Amino acid sequence: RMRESTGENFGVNLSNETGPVSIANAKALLIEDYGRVADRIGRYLGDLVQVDVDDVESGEITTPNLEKYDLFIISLSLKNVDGLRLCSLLRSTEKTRHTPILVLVDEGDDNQMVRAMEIGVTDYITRPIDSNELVARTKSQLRQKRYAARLRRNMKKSMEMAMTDAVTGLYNRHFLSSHLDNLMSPDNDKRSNVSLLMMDLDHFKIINDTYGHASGDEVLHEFAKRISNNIRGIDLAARFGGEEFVVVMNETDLEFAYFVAERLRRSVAEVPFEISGSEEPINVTVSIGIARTGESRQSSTKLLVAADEALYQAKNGGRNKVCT
Ligand code: GH3
Ligand code: MG
Ligand code: MG
Ligand code: MG
Repeated sequence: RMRESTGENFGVNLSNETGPVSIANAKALLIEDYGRVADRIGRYLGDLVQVDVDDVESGEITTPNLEKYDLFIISLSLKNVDGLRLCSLLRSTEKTRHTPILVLVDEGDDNQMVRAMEIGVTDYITRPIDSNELVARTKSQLRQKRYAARLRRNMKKSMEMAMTDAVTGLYNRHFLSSHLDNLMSPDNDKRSNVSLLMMDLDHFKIINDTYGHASGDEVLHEFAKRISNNIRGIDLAARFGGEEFVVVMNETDLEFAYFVAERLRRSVAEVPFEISGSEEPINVTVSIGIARTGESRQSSTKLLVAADEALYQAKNGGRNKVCT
């Protein structure tokens, strides 16, 4: 789950959806067992929305894929079924939880209308049905549904943007810090067995100077991909700074962390990077420092400092190296 938002974000449009919402191609499911009323409603709404009808003959809604509907219109005077029970079922089912429900209430039956509202029905129309009112309320429900869905999408995107790095698609430093703090909590009895890889691309300044900053960004993106390809789903990869990256490996001893780091180092050094801004593939190497929490480093800072010291050794030892 952790790596879902890593990887392929390069160049993706990250901006929120704005402007008026569209109610084009909307679908409504009408639950009505009186055929003539169903036909009439279908005609009233025909220009606005595709109306499917379920006459709940069997006593249940038998229409498949209820999640594809933007609106349910439900009669509360069905012969074999309690319409309110259907409403409450749709409200408590995950895939229809957010779909608006418009109920058709008998004239003068305020009690029915109040109970419907308590269940979470979003709007109602009193019989005899007025076509203008039906169209207006349907339009309003569809618009609100599409708008609420867009808010949820935008919110999700904002949350993703707040925790990821746009160039590489990896988690950002901010998210890394809170992840490490969570791991170092005294409540985590596995916190003495966390390994951390601190990585820094070698002579990255030369790559920038030779091929340009945009190519440098592409190298960073490709490097992020190679990290993702070499770690497990449970590991967390983050961009720590410019050309510095971190991998956090929970419940991992030094031996396995070293194995992963060495495999990653080789996968970088042995396969030159194909970059759109450069004819020839670019040779890239990385230096990696590893630290494990153990008994003495059970804080994010201590772990990061120890990994950074190991990285310094790798640099000093000639680069393209893994040190612990
Ligand atoms: P060393 O092997 O000692 O790490 O050498 P280095 O050249 O990699 O180290 P140095 O820290 O001197 O240079 C890092 C360079 O990374 C300098 C900076 O311009 C570049 N850089 C930092 N962030 C970005 C970025 O987001 N995109 C690109 N293209 N370059 C970046
Ligand atoms: Mg029938
Ligand atoms: Mg650096
Ligand atoms: Mg560097």
